[in-house]
Amino acid sequence: MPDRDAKDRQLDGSRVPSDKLNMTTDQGIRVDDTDNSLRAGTRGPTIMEDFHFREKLTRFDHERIPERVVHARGAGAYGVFQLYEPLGDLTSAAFLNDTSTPTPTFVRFSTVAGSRGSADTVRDVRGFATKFYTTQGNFDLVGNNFPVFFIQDGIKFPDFVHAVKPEPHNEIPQAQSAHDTFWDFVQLQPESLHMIMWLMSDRAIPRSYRMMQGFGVHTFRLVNASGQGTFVKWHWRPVLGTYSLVWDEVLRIQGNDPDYNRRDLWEAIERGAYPEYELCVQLVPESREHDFDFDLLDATKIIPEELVPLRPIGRMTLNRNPQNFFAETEQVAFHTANVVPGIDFTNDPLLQARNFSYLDTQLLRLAGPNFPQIPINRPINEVRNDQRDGFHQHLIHESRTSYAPNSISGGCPAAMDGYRHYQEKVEGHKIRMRSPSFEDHYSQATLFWNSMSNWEKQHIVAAFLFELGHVERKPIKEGVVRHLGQIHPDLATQVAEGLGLPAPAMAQVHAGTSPALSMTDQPQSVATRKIAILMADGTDAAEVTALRETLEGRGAICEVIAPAEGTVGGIRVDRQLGAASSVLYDAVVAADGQALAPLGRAQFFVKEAFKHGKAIGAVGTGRELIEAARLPNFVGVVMGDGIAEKFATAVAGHRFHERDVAAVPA
Ligand code: HDD
Repeated sequence: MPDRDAKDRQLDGSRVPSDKLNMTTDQGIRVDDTDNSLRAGTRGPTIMEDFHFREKLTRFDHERIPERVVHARGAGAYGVFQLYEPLGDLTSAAFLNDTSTPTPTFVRFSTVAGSRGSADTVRDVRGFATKFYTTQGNFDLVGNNFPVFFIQDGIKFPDFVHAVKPEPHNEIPQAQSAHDTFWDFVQLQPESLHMIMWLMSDRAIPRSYRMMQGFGVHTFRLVNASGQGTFVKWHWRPVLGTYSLVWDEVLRIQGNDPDYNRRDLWEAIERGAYPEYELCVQLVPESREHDFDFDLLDATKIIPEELVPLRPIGRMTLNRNPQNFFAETEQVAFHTANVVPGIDFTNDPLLQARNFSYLDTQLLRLAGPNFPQIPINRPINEVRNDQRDGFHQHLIHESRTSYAPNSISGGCPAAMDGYRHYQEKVEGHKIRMRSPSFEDHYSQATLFWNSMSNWEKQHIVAAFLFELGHVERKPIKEGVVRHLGQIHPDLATQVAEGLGLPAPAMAQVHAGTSPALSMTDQPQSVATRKIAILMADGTDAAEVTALRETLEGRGAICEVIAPAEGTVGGIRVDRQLGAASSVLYDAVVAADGQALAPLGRAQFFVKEAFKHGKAIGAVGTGRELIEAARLPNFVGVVMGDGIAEKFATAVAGHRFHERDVAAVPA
């Protein structure tokens, strides 16, 4: 159990222990029977005076609150943020100057488009929202796992969300972008194209919340004690590296385990394999604001890391699961305008709109203005102001005054030494117009494409073909393909060909790459990787035990799968073959061939893992199962006794994307 931080201790006051007390009503009256309603005679009508019956049903009827209009499906965790070194030259924020006490955090990861009950592994952006409970109040970093966004101006947010959500006439499809209204929006709103490149890449199907980056997206501002500002972009970098699933696998995980990412986060924390992320900043002095060929205020643009390198400033460790999903993960309320002294906004029109929208939506979702009093939302420092009353007021304000200035309460609470807004000079005409510096919608989409490795490019093309293959209206497909012609001829030609459309007019493409955008070069480790070991009665247990020791010794999780539950060779079976699927594992070891080779399900298990690029191992008679699976090649297949080291290296590499799987029917 990690050390208890200030937020954890504060929550004690709200926790209801699961002790063995007797049942009461909400009014504290002891209940003597909760299984039979009060009735007139054993076969007679229910009697209204049964207050327990009425209260129980009423409370049940009112259990649901509106789900978030976007990011409805999420999973949360508590953590701590440890700063590496004081940043006083950049910001006066206390938590960015104090290396002695870690700052408590709560993170909520989410998908965007789907409803609360939708599957985790859909093609979508992932939310990465962090609440820092600092000594100066809450700072919320409400980010995503992509560094850019679909639109430049928040006034387009309702249009974008309406387009991606299920279509209004039949509420189909759920949690998918593969439909007409979404792509209609894209073809008419080319500012979305850079984000679309990210969405069509494997970044949109992360292997785990523990293995994805986070971005604040907008350019924010740090302000030091002398009032000097510096532009900042926030980045979270996962210590385990950034890894993704593959599309075919995703489709199968949705049925096998719709809670795949949520479960993965929960189980990792329960096991003590705490997810870690480094917080990095890209810093741009105000004097360099106009030095780039894009606008820092345009949220559809990145600052390539090659232009402005990332500076790591601290590390967040997620070390505690919530105790009650509704109370904590559902009721947490993030807001981009929750900033502390030393952190400020810029005039990014998307950010400005968000600064309105989040408070507004919480007022509805959490039923009134007192939601900051909900335990998960409370800052750890004292809250003192003249705001009063409203639905669900939980505090008893003793003061006889609720106005300022006052003399009766000695002028308290007094407004002093607080948050000071950055004194940016602004002037201009009131106009509804984008800056010309926001006009280029293609260059960074091209930069993204140029920076991908071959397999990443193939996956992007395949994603466009899947998505547009679900679009019914030909003019919409044509419209999208026309834009792709402005991004790169290779991309446009392949997508047009697959859709049976003529190649569009091609633009002169811009040169340039940003290697940091590719997922090819990641830290490699077997830690927390899930490995299926296929066994049966008669398997050589000694060989399996040796392999397991090496893998588990490095933090991997091995699960034994066999035709029946119980034990095989003295080893406990974790899952029966009929209830297991290769898509829930990172790698597979065939440890038996005699009983398993004739089984179609076992062959499929291996073949499917192969199709998805996973490392495959074989020990003992497992080779016979590999042969029965009739793999077209042996790239990433490690066979023979004593394979532990070689196999561990293969698993740590995540996937063999170079493996030719075109002919594998799985
Ligand atoms: Fe948003 C939720 C991230 C643009 C309006 N957003 C929400 C959440 C995340 C983001 C992570 C879920 C928070 C949670 O877990 O409770 N949103 C982003 C990012 C954006 C972005 C990174 C672009 C850079 N959002 C955006 C715009 C608007 C909104 C432009 C409106 C003008 N977002 C909302 C919202 C939500 C929300 C409607 C729904 C539930 C909530 O706020 O609490 O207000």
